[in-house]
Amino acid sequence: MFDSLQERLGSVFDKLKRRGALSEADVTAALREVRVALLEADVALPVVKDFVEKVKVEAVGQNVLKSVTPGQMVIKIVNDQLSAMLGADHVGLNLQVTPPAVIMMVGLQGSGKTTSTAKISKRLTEKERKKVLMASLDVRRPAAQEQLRVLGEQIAVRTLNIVPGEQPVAIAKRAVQTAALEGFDVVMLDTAGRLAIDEELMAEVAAVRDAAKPAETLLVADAMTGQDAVNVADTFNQKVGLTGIVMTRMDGDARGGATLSMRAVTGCPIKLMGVGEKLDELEDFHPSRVASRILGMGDIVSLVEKASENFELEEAEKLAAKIQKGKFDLNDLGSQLKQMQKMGGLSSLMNMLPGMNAGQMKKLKDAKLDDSIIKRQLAILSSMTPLEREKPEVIKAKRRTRIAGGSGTSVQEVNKLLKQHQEAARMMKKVQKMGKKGMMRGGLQNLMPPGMGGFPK
Ligand SMILES: Nc1nc2c(ncn2[C@@H]2O[C@H](COP(=O)(O)OP(=O)(O)OP(=O)(O)O)[C@@H](O)[C@H]2O)c(=O)[nH]1
Ligand SMILES: [Mg+2]
Repeated sequence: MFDSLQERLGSVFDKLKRRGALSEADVTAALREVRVALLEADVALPVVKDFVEKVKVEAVGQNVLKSVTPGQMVIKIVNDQLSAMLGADHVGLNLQVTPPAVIMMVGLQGSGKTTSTAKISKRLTEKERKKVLMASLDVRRPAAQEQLRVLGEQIAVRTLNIVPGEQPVAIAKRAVQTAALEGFDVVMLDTAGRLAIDEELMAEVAAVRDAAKPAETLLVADAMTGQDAVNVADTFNQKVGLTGIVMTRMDGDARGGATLSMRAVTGCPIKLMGVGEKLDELEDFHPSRVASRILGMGDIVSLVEKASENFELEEAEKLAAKIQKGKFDLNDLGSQLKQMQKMGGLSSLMNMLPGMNAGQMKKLKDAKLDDSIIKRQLAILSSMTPLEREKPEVIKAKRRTRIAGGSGTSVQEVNKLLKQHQEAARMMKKVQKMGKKGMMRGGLQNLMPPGMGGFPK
């Protein structure tokens, strides 16, 4: 997410941080670089101007230059302004209407409407226990209705039966009627996309809106498409009225311009973001967390949330019990590594970790550090005997050579893993008194392979 912008801003801030005192000229120069970085990321010019101006005013107002850590202060101000630009607080879906609540999905062709329709439906069904009915109003693209039906089967969400030849407004009406009769809480309307905005499309969407009276009209926009996406959003908002935006393909290495300008230009909140093709790859859009990620400050809140979703309670309890006894052996390390693998591995966690500067990030990327490290470490662990895993202290030189051979790794890698385990065990003792969450956090940090840069402890 926002890789190149993150790198650019990171190097600007690394320079600032390294200096003790800052002159006004230093700050001005840094802001000039921030401005260029944002423009290169394809953020709309008026938005960039406004942003830089606000940061400047804040920096002067807060007496940054006289503070003890001026560099950090500037970064904090940029962070706050970035977050404000993205919308400050998270805005969720508003379904507080007499049911059924209708959610209409609109947007250009291929932006991810149908996928997002299924993702939102899955989430409302599973997390909020809503009864959801999905209907496809896409009568133009052959098989579009069939596509939604198949997705519905995958996620066990009902789709409105398909009546060949029926037109969008009629389908919308039938969907709402069916939902009202059969006690559905939510109706998802997936509309047809177009290559570019045209009057006919707008008229059709407006007619559906008038017939279905949606509680939410969500524009689905592809984060990879730059400023065009913002213009599209603006037009949709003026002609149809939007209540929110779903940014898709946030998993790609988009420059970020569309996402960053969206709120400022349209005034519409980004409510959700798609972070992959899979149907559970949908996240709430939290402006402050996204801002922190862009600035490489890490997104610990999301990380912990992700961890607690994936870290099975039973495993956590087993581990907690062991730690209570002051024990953390290599079996435990193995089970933590497996949990990490489940969470999407290192690459997906990377962006959320704080304390990495631009240089470290780049080095990691260049080194193509990927989840194969976890795989290799698990291979090392499985080449050990049960005794070795329980009592790592018995693993002397000879055994290390055997383990390296057995796992297809090197003695050096085995040594690293053992050292990592020692550090984790030491840390585990320290956090013994903290709650489960604290334990996990401490544990996770210690699981990072050695040489990946220091994480704050
Ligand atoms: N990587 C990634 N791919 C996505 C995401 N959302 C959707 N896609 C992919 O984008 C492609 C198009 O998605 P659709 O949901 O069919 O798009 P659409 O807007 O319904 O397209 P039309 O109905 O033809 O206008 C599919 O291959 C999806 O898997 C996302 O968040 N990340
Ligand atoms: Mg579609």
